[in-house]
Amino acid sequence: MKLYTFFRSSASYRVRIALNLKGLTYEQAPIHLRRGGGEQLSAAYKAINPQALVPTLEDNGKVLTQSLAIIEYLEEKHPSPPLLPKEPADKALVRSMAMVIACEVHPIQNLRVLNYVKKEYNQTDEQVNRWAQQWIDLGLSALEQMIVAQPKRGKYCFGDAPTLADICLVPQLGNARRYGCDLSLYPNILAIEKDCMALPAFVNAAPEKQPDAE
Ligand SMILES: N[C@@H](CCC(=O)N[C@@H](CS)C(=O)NCC(=O)O)C(=O)O
Repeated sequence: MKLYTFFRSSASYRVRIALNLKGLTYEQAPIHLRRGGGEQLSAAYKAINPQALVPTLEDNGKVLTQSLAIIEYLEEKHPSPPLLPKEPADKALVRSMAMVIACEVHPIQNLRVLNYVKKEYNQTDEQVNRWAQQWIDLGLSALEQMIVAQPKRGKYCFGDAPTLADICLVPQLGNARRYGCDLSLYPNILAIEKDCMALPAFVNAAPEKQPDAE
């Protein structure tokens, strides 16, 4: 398998964690999101991923995009260890936690959105960071409440094994710190992050461990 990735990309980080949790080996094809205006915008990469976003996974000639779709593909092809609970309501809960991050928070603090806000509306770096903080805080505070309220509270977002929810949460916390969010407001999330970062699958997927890290 080949993963088109960028070390600091949180969506790529999600897929790296999932691959590691499942014990799958893969090669990395780094796509630098800033160099030369962004390698994701090259014609060669857009031919692979028309959205010009990372990650993309190639597996036996199949080209897969969108981190959640990629992770669900890995889950179906390599069910062990499971990244989703079996019971339908539990599965829906874990997916909903993942989607708080992947569908509501991450898309509106993504590089191209922040660049657009900055240039088109003539905003300073501080104002752009404030924009990112606003949406990250809204999502994390909802997720903190969801974690506390759910019936199977354990070490992770759901229960005592890492799931898709943790896979989305941990990379987002790196972005939250980068934009100056006050994470002390989310003690349950911070405790989950600590437990995740005790696992080699999370540690080895971290941005600073990647071959393209700067
Ligand atoms: N929903 C997509 C999001 C992918 C995405 O936004 N990737 C970012 C990096 S985390 C990217 O490639 N950004 C490039 C840009 O904004 O130009 C997924 O989950 O894969």
